[in-house]
Amino acid sequence: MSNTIAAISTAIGEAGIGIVRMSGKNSLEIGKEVFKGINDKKLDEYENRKMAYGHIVNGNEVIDEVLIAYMKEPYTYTKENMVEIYCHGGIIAVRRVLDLLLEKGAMIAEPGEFTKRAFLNGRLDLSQAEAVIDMIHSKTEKSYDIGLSQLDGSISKEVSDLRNRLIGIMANIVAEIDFPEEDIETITLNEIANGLKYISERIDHLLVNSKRGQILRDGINTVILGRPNVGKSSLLNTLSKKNRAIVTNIPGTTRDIIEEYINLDGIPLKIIDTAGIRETSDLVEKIGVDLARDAIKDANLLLVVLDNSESLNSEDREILQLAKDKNTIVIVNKSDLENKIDSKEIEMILGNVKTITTSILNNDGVDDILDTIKDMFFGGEIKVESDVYLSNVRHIDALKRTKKSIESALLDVNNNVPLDCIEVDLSDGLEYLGQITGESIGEDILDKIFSEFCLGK
Ligand SMILES: Nc1nc2c(ncn2[C@@H]2O[C@H](COP(=O)(O)OP(=O)(O)OP(=O)(O)O)[C@@H](O)[C@H]2O)c(=O)[nH]1
Ligand SMILES: [Mg+2]
Repeated sequence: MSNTIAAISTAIGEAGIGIVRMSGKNSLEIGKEVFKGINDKKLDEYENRKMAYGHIVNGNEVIDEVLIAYMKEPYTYTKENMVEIYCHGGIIAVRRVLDLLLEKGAMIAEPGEFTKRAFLNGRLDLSQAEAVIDMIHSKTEKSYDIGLSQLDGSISKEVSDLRNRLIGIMANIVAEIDFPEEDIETITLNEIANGLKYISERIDHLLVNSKRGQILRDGINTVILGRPNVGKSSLLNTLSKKNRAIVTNIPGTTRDIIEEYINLDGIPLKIIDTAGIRETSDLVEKIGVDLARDAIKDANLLLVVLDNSESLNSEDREILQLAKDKNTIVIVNKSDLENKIDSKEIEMILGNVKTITTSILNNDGVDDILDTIKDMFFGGEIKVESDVYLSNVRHIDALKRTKKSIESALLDVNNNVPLDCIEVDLSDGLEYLGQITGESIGEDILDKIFSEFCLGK
């Protein structure tokens, strides 16, 4: 971290301005060398954190007309000296300015390196740094809000509270192990059990919430299934309001997986259209059918489409079987045609499943599908700010491990197992909790996390 890094922080493309930034010990020195203000004023003659107007120069050559600001450590994003240069947008100006900084001794920053420094210098914990990635990547308002609340420390506060409680319990256990004869006030087994139970319940609550959190962040993975020609691609097109998939009256039209995102009240709904499932000797279609079956595995929601104008056949039945024990909505389509489906037959396979009748051709019933999805996943409105939503798989996984350790310790307490055995589980739990905020984390994992960032962040 001793070197000074620089990168273009704005997206590369035609735009009004582009920002190049620099962080590290020599930022100000390099800034002084390349910036010339009005009347040859040097960068450090301007006030800290104030914008200055002038030119980026390489000796006598003018590179660009810019605004610039330097910010002295430690009150910066990275807690290091930083310089930000606001030059003209487009690909040439920012590139020229960056090249000059590199020529004067800055190193090109790795993706996420500014934020990594912010983490290593203690300005953000790891959960907050990861929230920054999520915010940059988020596609809807709700996923952005979750990132924002995590950046504000919603996870950090929760984890630090759980850690403190755990450390408190452990300190008492260690005292008891180390000084068994001394007459110090130690907690009873009962108190240990109660403390651990509280932690375990709190974790349960976080894990329940995390299901929502993950959906808010990654969206609802929705797969449209059905035999050929029932109207799957028509459904995708209607929901996404695009002519995304080819629709014809020839069974077997769709052969590939087609994906679209729609925004359902701020929640990303990823919709996957698949090939109609049937036995087929056509090689390409067969591969499509296999992909359709595969897509079921990662789905949060299945939309099984049936054709109302034909009675259920063995293919329909097989597809309904695939939807057993899954979050499913059955869509009985083509209601503009004569009804030949007996809903009892659907019930026989899927029980009390949500069924919606539609005529996609006439745009009938499509809104019901969206309302049903909202109800199914959120049962009304979602308020991100009023609770903690973990959304990152890494955090959720660490929390699940913490929970296992705590449960195992609780079992030991109830079985009167010696205190030092309990202590081992608890320190495992502490370690897992620390992985969320980064207190206990390996270099390799850190590298992997920050490599997912964009350049210049
Ligand atoms: N009458 C009627 N026809 C519809 C309706 N929805 C779709 N269709 C027609 O049904 C035919 C098949 O529609 P697609 O959307 O291509 O069906 P699919 O399920 O994607 O078919 P494959 O890709 O072959 O599996 C087309 O001719 C559509 O215009 C509807 O509600 N009513
Ligand atoms: Mg299709």
